[in-house]
Amino acid sequence: MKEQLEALRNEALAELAVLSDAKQLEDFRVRYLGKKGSVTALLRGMGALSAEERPVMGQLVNQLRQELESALSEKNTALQQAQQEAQLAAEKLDVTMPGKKIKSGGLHPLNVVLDDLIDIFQSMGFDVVDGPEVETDYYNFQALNVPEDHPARDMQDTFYLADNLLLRTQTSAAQARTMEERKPPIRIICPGRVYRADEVDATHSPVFHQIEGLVIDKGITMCDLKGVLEQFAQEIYGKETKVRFRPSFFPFTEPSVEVDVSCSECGGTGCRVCKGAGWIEILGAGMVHPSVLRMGGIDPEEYTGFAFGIGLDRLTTTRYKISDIRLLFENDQRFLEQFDR
Ligand code: 2NL
Repeated sequence: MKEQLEALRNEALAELAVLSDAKQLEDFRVRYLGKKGSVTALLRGMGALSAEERPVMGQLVNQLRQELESALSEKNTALQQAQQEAQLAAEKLDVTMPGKKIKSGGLHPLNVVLDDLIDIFQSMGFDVVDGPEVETDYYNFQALNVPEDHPARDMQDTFYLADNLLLRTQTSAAQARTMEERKPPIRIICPGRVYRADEVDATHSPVFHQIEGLVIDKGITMCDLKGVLEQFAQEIYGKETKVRFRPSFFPFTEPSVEVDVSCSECGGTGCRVCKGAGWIEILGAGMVHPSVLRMGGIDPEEYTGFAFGIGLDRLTTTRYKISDIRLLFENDQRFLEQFDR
């Protein structure tokens, strides 16, 4: 029986040495040390031994049992350690490796400038309003006092979609709607796309962008217009910028003005940028025509207002020294990437 025991020990230890996972270890435990295991079977077989032999053998079997149990437990610990080491090695992160740059989009230059303008006007209490790009003849022309025979109404200048439906030629259409919807005081800006059937060249595109402003309240005068535009010009071009009004004409304002700012390049002495004039035209404006107020449901005897229209595209091309307006609409990545921020 001693030889049997010795053979079992050798077999078990040899087997244990090559086991490689937790499931195999559990199988091993059941096979040798479980209720029906080989070591347990040895203990059972001791009934056949003499009274002198029994305690001696019992001790040997128990010794074997303890030996196998501690070998199993050691193996188990070793396996777990090996497994953890393998996992750590697999998950190792080299923090000294160079990072992979993630390509992210940026703002279109028009939106960079637009965001600046919105910030400036919002800080002066203006709301941002938008409206449909497909407009009716009424809101685009009639409500703005543009007469039937005005050249802007010609098919050559305006994209008509149907008899009374067109692509808006100015964002004033959205302002005409706002006059009907709100009561004064009104202080809004309307940025957006507008359309004209222009010949395309470096400074003309059939789709371009405007930001128009409208202020209506009791006692609004040309001084308010000048104050707001001066503040705007100084925030865009710098504190020392001056503003100058020249008489002009628009059907929807009376009086109407064209507004120049002192050239930010030369400070007004004349240079290449301002073509020697010292001034650069940036927008058109005026006091809202009484007929326009009346059509918007506002009594011109009680209220007055001013309005202005800024061309966003030209503001953007001059700020970034972009030579051709068409670049703003082609979405060439090589162009757009230069404005990522
Ligand atoms: C320009 C001129 C202008 C307006 C737009 C306006 C709007 C309403 C009433 C009266 Cl609802 N006027 N808008 C007024 C004057 C000039 O735009 O040259 N824009 C680029």
